[in-house]
Amino acid sequence: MATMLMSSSWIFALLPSLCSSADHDTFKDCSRVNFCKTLRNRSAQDKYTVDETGFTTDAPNGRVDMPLRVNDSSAFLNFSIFALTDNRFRIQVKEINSSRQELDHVLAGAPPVVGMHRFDVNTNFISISLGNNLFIIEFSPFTIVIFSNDVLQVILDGFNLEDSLDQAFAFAVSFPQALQLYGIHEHADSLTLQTTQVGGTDPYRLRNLDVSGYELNSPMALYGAVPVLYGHGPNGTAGIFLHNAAEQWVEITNDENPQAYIMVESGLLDLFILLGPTPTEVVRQYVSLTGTAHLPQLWALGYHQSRWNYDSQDDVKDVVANFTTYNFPLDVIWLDIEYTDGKKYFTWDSNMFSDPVEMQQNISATNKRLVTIIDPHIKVETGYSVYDGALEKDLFVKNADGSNFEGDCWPGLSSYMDFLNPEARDYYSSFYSYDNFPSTTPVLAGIWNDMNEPSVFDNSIEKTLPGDALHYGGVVHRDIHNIYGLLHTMSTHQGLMARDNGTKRPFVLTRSHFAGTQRYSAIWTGDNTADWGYLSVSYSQCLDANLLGIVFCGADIGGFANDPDVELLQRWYQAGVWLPFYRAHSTSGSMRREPYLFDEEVQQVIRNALQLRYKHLPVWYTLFYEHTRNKDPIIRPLFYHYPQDTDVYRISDHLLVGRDILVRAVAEAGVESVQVYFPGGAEEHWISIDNAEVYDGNGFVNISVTIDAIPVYYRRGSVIVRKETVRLSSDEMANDGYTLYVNLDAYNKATGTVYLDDNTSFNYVDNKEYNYLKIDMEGSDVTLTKVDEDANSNGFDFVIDHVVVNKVIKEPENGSFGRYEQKLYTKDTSQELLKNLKFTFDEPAKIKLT
Ligand code: MIG
Repeated sequence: MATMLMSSSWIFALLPSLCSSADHDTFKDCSRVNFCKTLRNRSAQDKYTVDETGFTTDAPNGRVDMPLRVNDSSAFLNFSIFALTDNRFRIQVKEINSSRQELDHVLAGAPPVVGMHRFDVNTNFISISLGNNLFIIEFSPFTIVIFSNDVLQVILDGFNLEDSLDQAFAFAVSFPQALQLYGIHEHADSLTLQTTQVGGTDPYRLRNLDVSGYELNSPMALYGAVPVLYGHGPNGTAGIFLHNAAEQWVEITNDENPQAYIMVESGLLDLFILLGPTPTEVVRQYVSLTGTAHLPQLWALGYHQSRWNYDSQDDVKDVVANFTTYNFPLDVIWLDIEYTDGKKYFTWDSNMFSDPVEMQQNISATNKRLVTIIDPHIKVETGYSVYDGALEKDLFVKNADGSNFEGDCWPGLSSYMDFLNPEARDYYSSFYSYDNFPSTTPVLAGIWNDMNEPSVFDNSIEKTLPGDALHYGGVVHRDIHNIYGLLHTMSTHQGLMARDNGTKRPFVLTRSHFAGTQRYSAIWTGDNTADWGYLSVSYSQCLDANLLGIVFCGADIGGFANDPDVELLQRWYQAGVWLPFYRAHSTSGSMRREPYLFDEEVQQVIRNALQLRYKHLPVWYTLFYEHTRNKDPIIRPLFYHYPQDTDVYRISDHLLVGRDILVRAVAEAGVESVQVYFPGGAEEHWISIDNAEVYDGNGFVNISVTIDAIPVYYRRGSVIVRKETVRLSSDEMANDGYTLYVNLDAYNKATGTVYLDDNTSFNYVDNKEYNYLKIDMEGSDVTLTKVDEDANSNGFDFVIDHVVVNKVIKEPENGSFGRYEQKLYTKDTSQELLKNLKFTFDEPAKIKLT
């Protein structure tokens, strides 16, 4: 009897930590959110008519306005349309005397308007032609249809601005050419959006919330919201961006006309329409509205080691020392909340971290860096200077009655900085200075902003600020909820800029995010779980973020909650190599899992993964630079480069790093082979980086795997630039030369790019101080050409130590793979050319391989 009692109580004690499941009592479904429930059941209505007599047109300056009414009532809405550059339109619908909150801080600048020179008014509709696009507004019912190149691409209808629901509104968008819909980050779901319907799956929700133990294949809201939706099919890609930061729910229908019905709690209906017509163009059209990420410092692309928590300065030093002893590269060690004095941010726990300066010196002695967490809630405590100052200057979010909001969080009772207030952003940012954040040095190289949905420990308000809380200027929280985290990171970014006098590119990692977050911060996917499905979904989540402009994305390697088995941990390290942000992290109470703690064979697998990451640092750095120029994602789903191939539309466990590296995560336990999809048709070839095999782009092939590696391929015709000698941090590799992996195509040609600069500053923007080269191989000649003639590349010599030429010697055919042969040219074996090669030239430089 006694034994039975004991064992059952054990089970109960263990249950909460063993299962990961979101709290459905706290986090509401649509039926418990009044505006969602009402609008969803009403579904798309066509109730408005354009009042043709009331136009005001300023078509040459890109704007047309028209009143909308219901039946014969007098007009009460105004519809505006703006024609923008690059195949884009913007529409706004609002009450004639609108009191709706217009969103600020999200767009990177004023969207450029173009004149509408072909604008025709007909009896039942008006039409606007712009380039190859024809934009038609039908009067009754009010509907918008858009053709691109004579193909119907987008239909907008079902507009419904509800008086009875305060400011709630809804509308529908369909993409008649699309086969799949993508976007509306962030959900732990497949890359393609799934059908939702009354009685079935809830609509996808966009409301930034702290959902610990989040579930897979779920439309529940997570930490971030990016209200961008793309419809893609073989006949084109189009998209929308709803510039609105209130709560949203999105019903998805996947029939012949894939459709989204978007329900919004408040704020302005301010919608950008992006007409592609390719995935590359639609992404660029969106990203030029909200901006690009600046280059990260090089170290941020290395490996990061985190845990909740490294408990003391000795613990930190010990972990760093073990990375060295066991020969694992590492760039950054992270400190979670326990380093602070009682969760008062910008302070240190004086017992466990009695000498933070010495600890930072120790970290930097082996060329590594530190990142610490700083959350947005401020402990209510007189004498805590951050609190006192904010109280005095009146910088906290308020209750509806005007008193300061106070809620429970890590420190106990807390108030929340009102980051909408520019003075609050300035004030908070000033605490990052070396003077105000005691015992910090430049070794504290970046900041982690967590809990910024914001999280409040009160289940009755879905663990966040109540909708009627008040911000600067009398703005109600509900109207801007989803940008709270964005504003937090703006302030942090500003603080790091000021701290280093603008000489260093800030590194910020944030959990809550919105459209435009890429300008300030990297993201990670929050509290995932040590389970295979979460390894898999990390590819979907970060691919989605990349399509929506937030390129610097990663997931906790190994899973945050629970303990991974060693197979899962190894597979996660291998998959994580190919996501832009590469950090291991784990929850408090989980088993320690630093890589040196495992058996030698396991260590070797993880070491190989880390080394593979460091060998490709030049690839990552070049792609991040190219993102600043062309707005392209760093990692890409297959359909991005193979938009015609309908078989790839739903694949999300593969990704392309740039254009030229194909990766297939192994997210299945105990497998000896996996299905790899090779895209591109018979002309495209994929060269294995682990053996001599070459595949043509004819679809799925069963590929054997061992625990040693996951399938990775270089595209034939590419030049991949690597650093072959891996050292213990990116700093230590900074002066090493490069190795070219030349993957000759059928005509003995290959091409690639490489980018070099000081790895740290904004001189690449301010003074064009960089070396950006195009590399062309033809026969045995390698030609290097400076892309921007006026760039100053002094000091950024491109030094080639080795050239590895991969040449196909047996073409793949009849469904069987081919083979390639590898030839290595080194400084020692290969004459004049490779001896001391430095390319800073103004003339294209040539080298001949013999
Ligand atoms: O509610 O700071 O997602 O990475 O370790 C937990 C402690 C608060 C949540 C973050 C997680 C971090 C943890 N934080």
